[in-house]
Amino acid sequence: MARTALIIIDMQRDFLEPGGFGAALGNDVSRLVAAVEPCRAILAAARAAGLLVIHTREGHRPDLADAPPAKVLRGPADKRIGACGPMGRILIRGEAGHEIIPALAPLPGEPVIDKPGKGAFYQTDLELMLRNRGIETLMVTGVTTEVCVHTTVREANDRGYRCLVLGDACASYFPEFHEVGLQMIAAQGGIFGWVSTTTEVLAALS
Ligand code: TIU
Repeated sequence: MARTALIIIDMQRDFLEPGGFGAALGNDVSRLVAAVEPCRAILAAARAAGLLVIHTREGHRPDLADAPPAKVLRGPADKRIGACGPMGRILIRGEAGHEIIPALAPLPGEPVIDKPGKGAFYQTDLELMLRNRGIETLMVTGVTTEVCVHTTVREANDRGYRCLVLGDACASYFPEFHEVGLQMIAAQGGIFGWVSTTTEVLAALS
């Protein structure tokens, strides 16, 4: 367990709360709320077991210098990254919507990775941090299953990390994508990793 870390992907107000970026795009954010309690439970257990806990947030600098135009220039102008939404500028660091939801707020000392992409390894110091701590296995939770969770697991797999995805602690705006996303991870003998449940992992940690 000393070589295992919990990584909680993008449980941000912009994705989970009404009035955020996810909702502005027309998504049913209530689907993501299902992952909050499982994330809270595994977070508490990981802290109690002394595991390294890492939080990630997707977002950009206020001047958008780290936001590729191809990512920004999508959809209507009032719903783009950097536009003003009800919880501040959409996906901009420092804005209310960019914060992690209060139920899963990081504790002092828990690394928060601010990432400009979908994957948590791209243009971040995550890999260096994991290597310095001797981490070999990642327990992965968060949102959304087929976007930032999947991208991070694929990046981690190529870098040699074992990934255990806690299916009930992940969620998607699209239930079918969630289901098939989990199947894609575990297919072919674990092509990208393995899939478990919070209940099973809590039992193993206790
Ligand atoms: N964190 C994450 O998954 N970012 C997204 O943009 N996800 C969507 O599903 N849109």
